Order: sequence, then C-alpha cells, then structure tokens
Amino acid sequence: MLSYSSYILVALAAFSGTCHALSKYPGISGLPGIPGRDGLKGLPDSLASKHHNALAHLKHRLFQLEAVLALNGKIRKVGEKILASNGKKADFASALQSCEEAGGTLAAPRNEEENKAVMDIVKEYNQYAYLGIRKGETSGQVKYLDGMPLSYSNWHQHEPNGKGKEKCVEMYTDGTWNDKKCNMYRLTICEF
Ligand code: MMA
Ligand code: CA
Repeated sequence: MLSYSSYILVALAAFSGTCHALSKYPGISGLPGIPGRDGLKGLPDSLASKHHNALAHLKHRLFQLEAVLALNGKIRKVGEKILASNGKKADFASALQSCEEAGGTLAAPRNEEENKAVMDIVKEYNQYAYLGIRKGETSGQVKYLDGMPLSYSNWHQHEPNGKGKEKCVEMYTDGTWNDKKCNMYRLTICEF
C-alpha cells in the first residue's frame, strides 16, 4: 500500500524529471533530496526555472499543510520528525503495522526533546504508548527496530526489570519508560 507521503515523493520526483539526481544535490527548495536550480543541469534555463518555481510553490504548500495539521493537533513536529497517533490502542505488532502502512514506524524518542513530544501525545490521550524499541530475541539487549543499540533512554526507576518476559517498551504518562509484554493494548504513536 502506497502512503500519502510516497505519493508526494513520487509526484515531486516525476515533476523534477531528474529522478536519478534527487539525492545528489542539496536542493535550494529546502526539501532534502529535491534538486535546486543548480541541480537541474542540462535542462534549458526556461524549463529549469519553471521546475524551480514549481518546487518553491510545492514547498510553500507543504509548509501550509503542516501548519494546518499542527494547528488542528493532528501532528507534532520535533526536529526533522513528525509524530502522529491514530488514537488507537493495539498490541505491539499491530501498532507497528499501522505505522508502517502509513509510511512511518513506531515512535522512538532519540533525545529529551523527542521524548517530551511523544509524552505530550501520551498525556493528550491519557494512555500509555508502545515505543519503537524492543529487546533482541536472544541477547535481550534493548534496541531500536533497525537493530541499532539505544543511544538515549528514559527508564522509570527500577526499569527495565522484565528479564526475558518483557520484550517491548511502553511510555508512561510522565514520559518515563517501562519494559512490558508485547501483547498489551497500548496507544499507537508513529513517527514519519
Ligand atoms: C508490572 C509491569 C512491569 C513493571 C512493574 C512495575 C508488576 O509488573 O508493568 O513491567 O516493571 O509493574 O511495578
Ligand atoms: Ca518492566
């Protein structure tokens, strides 16, 4: 299933006409991976400036849309991340699946600012949430979903304490973390 963000990327890629160049140039439009005027090498000036204008227009429109979504409390922006919840409680696997189907993944705070942003959503729904963090199958080491070791944590006092039994991680309403069984119903919060 293609997510909305995939459609936008495909549209931008198709429009710029230089798909292979998407990651090569810094992009004066301010959108990472979208070529700026200098990235449109080989195109006639008239076409390149049209593309440049169109990208500037798209960037402005995206800025407006993000502002509307933030105003309506649908998204929360923190650094480069966008956080959002569907308001649903689910077990870990189902929560992760929902996030991935939307083109994101379960939120995993990498620093205090991100942890606070996730906590704000937890507080808004007054529901504990699963984080995009779990213990390795055999090692029991706590990792991000891509297998990398944790670089930031905010464990509640005396956590993690679940040994082999608690392989997932939930966030409490005070923003602290608890290792927890993966088959509970917890709020789904995704990052994009
Ligand atoms: C529960 C469970 C654990 C947590 C303790 C804290 C009794 O177990 O949520 O994961 O560590 O509470 O008291
Ligand atoms: Ca625990």
